[in-house]
Amino acid sequence: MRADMSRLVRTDAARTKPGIVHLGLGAFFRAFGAVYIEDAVRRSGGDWGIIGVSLQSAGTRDRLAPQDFVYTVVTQEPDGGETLRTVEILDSVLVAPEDPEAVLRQMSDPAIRIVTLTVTEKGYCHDPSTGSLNFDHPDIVHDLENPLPKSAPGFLVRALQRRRDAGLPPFTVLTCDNLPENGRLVRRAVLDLAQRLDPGLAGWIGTEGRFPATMVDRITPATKPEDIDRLAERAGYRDEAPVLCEPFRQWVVEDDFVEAHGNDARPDLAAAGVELVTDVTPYENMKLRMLNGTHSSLAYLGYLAGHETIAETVADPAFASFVKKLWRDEIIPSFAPPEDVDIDAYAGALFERYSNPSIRHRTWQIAMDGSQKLPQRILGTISNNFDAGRACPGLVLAVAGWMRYVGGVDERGNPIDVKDPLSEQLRERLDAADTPEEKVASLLAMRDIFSATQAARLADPVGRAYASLCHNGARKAVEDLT
Ligand code: CS2
Repeated sequence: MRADMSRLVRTDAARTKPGIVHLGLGAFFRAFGAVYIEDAVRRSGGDWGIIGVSLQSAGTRDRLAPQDFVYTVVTQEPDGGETLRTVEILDSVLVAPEDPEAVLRQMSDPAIRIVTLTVTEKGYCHDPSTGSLNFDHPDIVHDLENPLPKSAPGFLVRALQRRRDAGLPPFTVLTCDNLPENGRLVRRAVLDLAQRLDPGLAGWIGTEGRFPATMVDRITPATKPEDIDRLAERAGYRDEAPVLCEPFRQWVVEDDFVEAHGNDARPDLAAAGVELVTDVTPYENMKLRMLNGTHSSLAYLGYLAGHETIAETVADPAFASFVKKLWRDEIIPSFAPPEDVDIDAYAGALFERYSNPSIRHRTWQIAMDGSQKLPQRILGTISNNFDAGRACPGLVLAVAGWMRYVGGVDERGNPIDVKDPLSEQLRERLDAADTPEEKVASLLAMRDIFSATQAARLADPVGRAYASLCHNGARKAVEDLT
């Protein structure tokens, strides 16, 4: 760092007054929701500043606080060009474990009308195969016994309780995580928890609360130290917390916000390019299956084949044919796309997005938390194919790839740093089984990931695919398929 290099500074002295609390302040929301909300405020005004909350660590707050919570969004073009934009809509950041009371105070402030969330799949503390709240989750056990919560559902419920007690309307809960029917899922988690704590509260939330579903899309690779240095060179200021992303973005939101807030129920999202619809489900299905389903497939198999990023993976002709085959033969036939979308063009555009060489999106990053991602990204698609009597060898190979990956040793015998809330259990099961068939059977028996029907139908095909990965390696297995 050059000693004379200036820090990033806020230009908006008045700063937008807060109207939103955001739970789970990662790079994705800063490159996505915050940008849309800032655009909406620029075009149509409104007090929609954002108070960010980190539910785990203080890192983001510590990097942002010295620059007054202003940061740069770096959009990376395929030709290597970069567009810089500074975002000032973030008002401040709280770190929940340091001061959960401060978080609840903010969430129950009358000025707050929306709580947005990007807490990742595992942050809802639900059982991925059924969608109901997991009452054995340690954070939920904690939140049932303590008024100062740890989990996202816990913060939502306790803050809504304070608002009801104070005679205030609830806030709208706007989830921005890649989960099917994400609005319904978070509503269920909140109601399940509230029901145990205070059934009257559950009734009030059930009637007054609003949980619109959303489809969110922007590829946002993790920021690396060299990105920070490169930006400093280019911009002439030092930003310790920039976020990188692709040019593409799409946000589809169900227009169902808490009515009691009247005209102040939400920012003018349409002015910022958000698509407001009555039913997000077809968009969500399309995005989760077409994008996230192939992302995860490429991540496990690409990683095993030695590819570091998605762009590198799809630059390998075997994987390029593989992903196109997945879309054409296994994913597109499995669901009904939104009426206004040309699904082949959508697949073509996805391939272009994956191929953007400026986006260094690591296969390892996407491979994280597979136990929480597989059901909605891949397993539902496989079930629909099986129901229709269609084989889907590519997606089956992806499931087998995940099983190889969570075994923790790559094809060259090197350890894999497996990040997953169930990583220990997965590893133990694999280590305890002797043969490839037993390993596959032992993972398929995990009912929080696979339903009994899925497990029964997958045993043979995944067993064969797993054996082929062990014998031939991922690249050859992928090539053989296409
Ligand atoms: C990715 C997503 O990390 C992952 O699992 O599949 O974050 C993906 O980049 C976004 O959903 C794109 O919108």
